[in-house]
Amino acid sequence: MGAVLVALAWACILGMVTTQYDGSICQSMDYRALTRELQNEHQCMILEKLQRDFEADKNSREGLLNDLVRRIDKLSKKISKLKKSKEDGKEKPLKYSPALKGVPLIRDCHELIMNGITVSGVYSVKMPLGRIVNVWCDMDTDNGGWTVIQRRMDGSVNFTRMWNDYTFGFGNANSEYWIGNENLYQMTTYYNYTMRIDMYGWENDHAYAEYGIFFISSEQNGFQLNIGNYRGTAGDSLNYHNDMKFTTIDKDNDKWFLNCAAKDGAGWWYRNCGYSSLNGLYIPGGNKTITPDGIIKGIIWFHWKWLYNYSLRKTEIKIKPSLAVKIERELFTDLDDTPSTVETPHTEVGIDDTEEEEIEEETDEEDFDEGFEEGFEENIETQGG
Ligand SMILES: [Ca+2]
Repeated sequence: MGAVLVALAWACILGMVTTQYDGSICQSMDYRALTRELQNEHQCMILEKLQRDFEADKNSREGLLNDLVRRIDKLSKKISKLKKSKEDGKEKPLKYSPALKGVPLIRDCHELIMNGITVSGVYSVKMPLGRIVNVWCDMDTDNGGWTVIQRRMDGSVNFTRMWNDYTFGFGNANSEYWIGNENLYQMTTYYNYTMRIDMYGWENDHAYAEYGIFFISSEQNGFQLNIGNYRGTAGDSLNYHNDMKFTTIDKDNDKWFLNCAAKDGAGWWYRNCGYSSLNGLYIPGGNKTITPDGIIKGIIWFHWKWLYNYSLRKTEIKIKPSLAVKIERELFTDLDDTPSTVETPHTEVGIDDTEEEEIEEETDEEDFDEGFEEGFEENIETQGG
């Protein structure tokens, strides 16, 4: 009798453990205690399964919700961080960053923005063949990441320069400068770039011209200009100059019977002579001077205002990898600008345009002058931040 009681007690304990383990109502002692008419094991198990499914579904929904909340929290933190860094940037504009700790030497300003640097300023970039050049990085215009290759803003730098100066660059990245045709050649040869020209008038007005294709040839080929795929608001005043070699006051590569660079006091891809001359003389107030023999001087982009006697207040020529521009265009819809439909007439005011144009077929050679490195070192010193 005693043994039977002990066995029954063990059975009860085991039953409770089982009930606690799987939480099954159908297996519980309470259910088993019901009369046969009330016990329907099959229905009970179906109900239990439904309950289990419901719990599992609830848990997975809760997990998803928690995950969403975490992501939203992370995003809002990121946004407030970005806002703060933008406000900080406005208060203290970064003028020069000689060494970017933790960031390797970058090839252009787009690579810099990819490394999380989003403040416009002067940075050092490394040319494909190893030169270090100080440039202004425009991190504000059109999603940022633009490497400025030319800037005019106050007339503080003399742009009436010889071939060598235009080859290796001159000026100051904080104010006015020309990056140098050799640097431009290397950059645009190694990577596909889009060029953008921002121009500002004296009435606080602004326009831009963009070329989806932009590269220049080697010095051996006169740093010949190659542009295409225009879009913008300023009109196309560079198409006429396409395929032209660079001309300076001491190297006449233009099609005019005299030297266009000497006429304008600048270096540019002149033809005969042309519709644009962004390295022309800086003229405060914007009224270009016209000498008695009809020579016009100034910073010119004819198709913006259709005026030959208007000299721009400020210009910036900048480049960015074409692939980056393309991807950004696909991500962000352009709302503010539409491609211009203005056609460029191929006539020039005041200058005879009768010469036949010769398209020269030359091959780009990727050889570089031995004296190149020396010239660059000097140039870096003169450019200093
Ligand atoms: Ca000439």
